[in-house]
Amino acid sequence: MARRWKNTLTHDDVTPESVYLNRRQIIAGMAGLGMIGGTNMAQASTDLEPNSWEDITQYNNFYEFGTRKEDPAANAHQLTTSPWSIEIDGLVDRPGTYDFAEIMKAMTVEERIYRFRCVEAWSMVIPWNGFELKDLLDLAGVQEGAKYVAFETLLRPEEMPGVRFPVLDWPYVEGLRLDEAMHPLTIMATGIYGRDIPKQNGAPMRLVVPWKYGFKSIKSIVRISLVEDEPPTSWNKAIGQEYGFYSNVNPEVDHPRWSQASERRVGGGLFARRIPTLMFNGYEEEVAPLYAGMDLRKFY
Ligand SMILES: Nc1nc2c(c(=O)[nH]1)N[C@H]1C(S)=C(S)[C@@H](COP(=O)(O)O)O[C@H]1N2
Ligand SMILES: [Mo]
Repeated sequence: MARRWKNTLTHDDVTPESVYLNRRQIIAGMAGLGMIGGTNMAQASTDLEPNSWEDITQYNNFYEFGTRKEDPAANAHQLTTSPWSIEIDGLVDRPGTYDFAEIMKAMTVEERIYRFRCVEAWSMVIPWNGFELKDLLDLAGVQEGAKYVAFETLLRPEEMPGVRFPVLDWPYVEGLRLDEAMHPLTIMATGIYGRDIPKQNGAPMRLVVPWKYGFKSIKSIVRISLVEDEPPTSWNKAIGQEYGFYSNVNPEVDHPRWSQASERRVGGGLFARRIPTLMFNGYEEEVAPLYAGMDLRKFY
């Protein structure tokens, strides 16, 4: 409880990184005084240097705003994110429309620095703010019989220039097995560097599943359904031989068109180089038990 902190910093006159570094020094000081615990955070976070605000917000995938990496930053300002509500339905005790502002009041926002690995073999390290997906699912009350969680992105053509093109079958949909969704590493991100999450990154709320390829982290969510059967996912529907339901980061299972054994950290400048990709993106200790006994070549 005490390890958590609210996302309240809004200094416009300093860079997000400097606000953030300052914030981290304060937190480090508190930890030194024994004011915060941090078992969960220590487990989740990484000591790797986070990418810059620029890298994280200017190099994106959000096909509703175009397929080029710079399109989301150029076009996502058109998206209206307030008011925002999400429908939680299916096998839950309290189905209904949940207002985003109300959800935020009920949730405890914390910071997690996660590795992020896109299937295209680039990666970043991102300081997210958000809450555990489990806390939101508990709010709705998951019923016995629910085995999967299905997610859906907003589809609003007048604000999303990219959906004119049938690159994907809109709306963007994704899914997780219930135990993956309830895992403490799975979060709903609502901020980056202590600021509200930018629209190109999936405002006001997007999923982050750090041991899976980036496309599982569905943005700007408007619907969450608890279901019995494995739900369809956008990339699997589009190119099923290349994108499976699980999509766990796995250096031993290559994408049919390229190796997944190494990755390029975005923004490294002079130090940019390919680095070996880690099993489950470095979260093997935490998540390998979820897949015990499964053939990860078959369930890719
Ligand atoms: N709705 C929606 N969610 C999406 C995507 C998308 O096109 N639409 N792209 C996915 C892919 S392929 C990646 S790599 C990540 C990129 O997240 P980022 O831009 O915040 O780095 O978002 C994922 N979530
Ligand atoms: Mo991706």
